Amino acid sequence: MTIDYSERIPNNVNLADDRRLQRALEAWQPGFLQWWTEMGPENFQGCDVYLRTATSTDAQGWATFGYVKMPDYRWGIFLAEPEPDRRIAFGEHKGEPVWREVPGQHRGVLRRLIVTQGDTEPASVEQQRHLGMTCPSLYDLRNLFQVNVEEGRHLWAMVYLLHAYFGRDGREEADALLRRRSGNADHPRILGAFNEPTPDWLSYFMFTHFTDRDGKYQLASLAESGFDPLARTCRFMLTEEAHHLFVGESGVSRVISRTCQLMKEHGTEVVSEYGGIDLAIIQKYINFHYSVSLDLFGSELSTNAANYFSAGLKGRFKETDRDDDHLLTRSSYALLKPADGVVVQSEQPALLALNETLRDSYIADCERALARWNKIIRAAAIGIELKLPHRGFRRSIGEFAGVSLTPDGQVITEEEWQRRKSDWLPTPAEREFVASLMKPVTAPGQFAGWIAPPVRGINHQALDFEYVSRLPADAN
Ligand code: BYC
Repeated sequence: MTIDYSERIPNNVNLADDRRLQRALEAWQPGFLQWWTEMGPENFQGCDVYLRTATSTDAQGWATFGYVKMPDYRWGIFLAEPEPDRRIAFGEHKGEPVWREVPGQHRGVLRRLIVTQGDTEPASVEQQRHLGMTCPSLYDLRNLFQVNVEEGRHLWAMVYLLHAYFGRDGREEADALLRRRSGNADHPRILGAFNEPTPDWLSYFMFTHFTDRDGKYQLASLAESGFDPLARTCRFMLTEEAHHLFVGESGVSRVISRTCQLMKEHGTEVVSEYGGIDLAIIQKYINFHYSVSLDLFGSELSTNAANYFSAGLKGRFKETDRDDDHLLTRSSYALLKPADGVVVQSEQPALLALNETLRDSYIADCERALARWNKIIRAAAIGIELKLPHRGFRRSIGEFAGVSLTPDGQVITEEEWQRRKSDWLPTPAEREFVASLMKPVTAPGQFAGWIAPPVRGINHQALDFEYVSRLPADAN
């Protein structure tokens, strides 16, 4: 399905046929652009950025590349193709045709899910807005901006649903999405991780690896929804999301590669004096970002999650590939939780444990990526292994909240936690050190000394391609 770019809001939802909706969205558009100007990438709005723009929603060849000034990016509304005769795959309505309209009894819950999802998108742009000034290369700068404009488009995706299906309440929620601000004491973003700063590029790569990956799993669960417009929106968002995850995983890989190279060259684990980031610091950043991202899945036992599932609103990861009754009313789940100073297994109704089931899928994915990072270290014949901390480490939401655990899952006292936490999490001095490495590198083909160049460029371009041009004078 190709996208009509002659319209003010590019779309593949026949917006021109619904004048009321079109007018409502056109009235929201200036507020969005104002938000982008105020809260989008600082200092780079006048640059030409080599960006991809969606031109169709086919899985193959859906994007074109070209220089765009970010405020001129064509944010639009793109839904994946409808599946003929699609049926609800789980819960009480299993087997019924999917809904093309919001089922009245689930209106509030559905709106809330859409708002929570929508809120994360502008939040991440706000969190990353200062990073451009310290980019390690033009290649990375371009990738940052690609992620940012697409998060802006993901906001459009949710705002479209709010406007098209939730009447006045939806319009109010869409306005509120532009009013909240990441980290603002009075109007914070909804979920915890989206109020944390992203102060440096190592944090950014960790964020796009671990936190965007939560996005992948949440979007995949919503892509199973019985509310078909939500499912189709999320399916197309996942196509874009794949690049964001690539930016995160390959970014961390390149930092690790460079560190290993410096370790070999200088015969030491402490490469910080040679302008690299020690594996020990990378491990601490992993511990931090992984644990914050685990919290995003919500409590292990959640009646909200059970209700979303039974109502057919939010499924499991790859719901239709699963070989069970898709009702879960008689299944159980072996939940890990702290009790009397140890972590125990406890049988719980599977329906209540759906957040944990999704977290399991996420953890398995993170383990696979970690194995790829460790392969780089092994290939350099270095005997250090990076690890993911225990799922209960430094959690603020759910069964482990308020319980102190070591990264390998031993329950410890609060006192011991206070004494040892600097062994496991980045210290202010380490964060300062990482910040001190963040000097901009903007000559085409050049890369900062703490990160290896990527294996290849974007869209078959060379590494010394000018991915961003007309830089502001103070960025050189
Ligand atoms: N922080 O039953 P519970 C992405 C609240 S990322 C603060 O445990 P539930 C992206 C919860 O709202 C993906 N509050 O949780 C990534 C509830 O509040 P109420 C975003 C939290 O409802 C990078 C209470 O605690 N998408 O796309 O089962 C860049 C108890 O709730 C947190 C979604 O999240 C937290 N971490 O599940 C850009 C999908 N966790 O009712 C983008 C939509 C829980 O007491 N959201 N609470 O006021 C959902 O599916 C669910 O809302 C959650 C929570 C999975 C988040």
